Amino acid sequence: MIPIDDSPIVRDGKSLILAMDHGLEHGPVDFEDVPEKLDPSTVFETATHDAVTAMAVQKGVAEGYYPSFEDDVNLLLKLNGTSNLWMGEPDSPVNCSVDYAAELGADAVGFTVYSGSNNEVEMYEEFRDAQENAREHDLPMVMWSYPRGQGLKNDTKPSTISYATRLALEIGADIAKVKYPGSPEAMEHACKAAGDMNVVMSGGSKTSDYEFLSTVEDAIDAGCTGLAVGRNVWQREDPTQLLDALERVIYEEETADAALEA
Ligand code: FBP
Repeated sequence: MIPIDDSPIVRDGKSLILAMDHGLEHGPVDFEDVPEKLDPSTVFETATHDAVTAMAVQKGVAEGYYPSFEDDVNLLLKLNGTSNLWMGEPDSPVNCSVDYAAELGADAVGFTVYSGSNNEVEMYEEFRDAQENAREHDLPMVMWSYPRGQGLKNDTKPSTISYATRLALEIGADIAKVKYPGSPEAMEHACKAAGDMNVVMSGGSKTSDYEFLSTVEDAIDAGCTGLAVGRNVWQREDPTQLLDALERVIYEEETADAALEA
């Protein structure tokens, strides 16, 4: 872990990462209800909101669309990713080098690790190479820390999520992105397990404004330093309205009720 408070992807110690790598991870199905969002420019436009500290995308999308937004959006380049067509044990092939991410103008890099998968050994070795290379470029490493595999029946149980944050600290992440473990107490323990490393909550599938903001409020109260979210923002008809509310909950530490009333 390196100090990242001065990184552009951190604002007042917090981060709101807008993720849009779903076209690879899930396929175009995630855009069915919002077909206009198939055009990556529309989501980059959303990421120009002040609340968003970085946009997480894959290499091809960065190559094609980031140049038009580089003055207004910070880039978090995902270095690996897998399609939903893969039927084997969880794995996430590396498709971009840190050097190339830096060339594309990345402010940070992102890497998925499925601890517990039969592919853990190779994934840890690939993470090591990326993490050490990221240090050479002074790029924070955001780890999608997702324990997953045939031995893990429930990937959001409290002990799994606190293991996910702790192992991210141990292997050199700067921010761990983890799923919500179901209660504020469990999230608090997961944040404590990470020591001084930043922990952000993963968004998940779309829920109501209130439900989503309340979970974010709980996560911030529990010690999370923000959010890495995709569908809950860009699948909405008016993402800006939700980002206004998220700005209040994350940076001003207001309640979900207060943020929605504003
Ligand atoms: P969401 O907020 O839409 O869940 O996006 C966060 C994210 O980590 C994306 O970066 C990624 O595409 C997706 O979730 C992967 O989720 P899963 O592996 O659970 O299908």
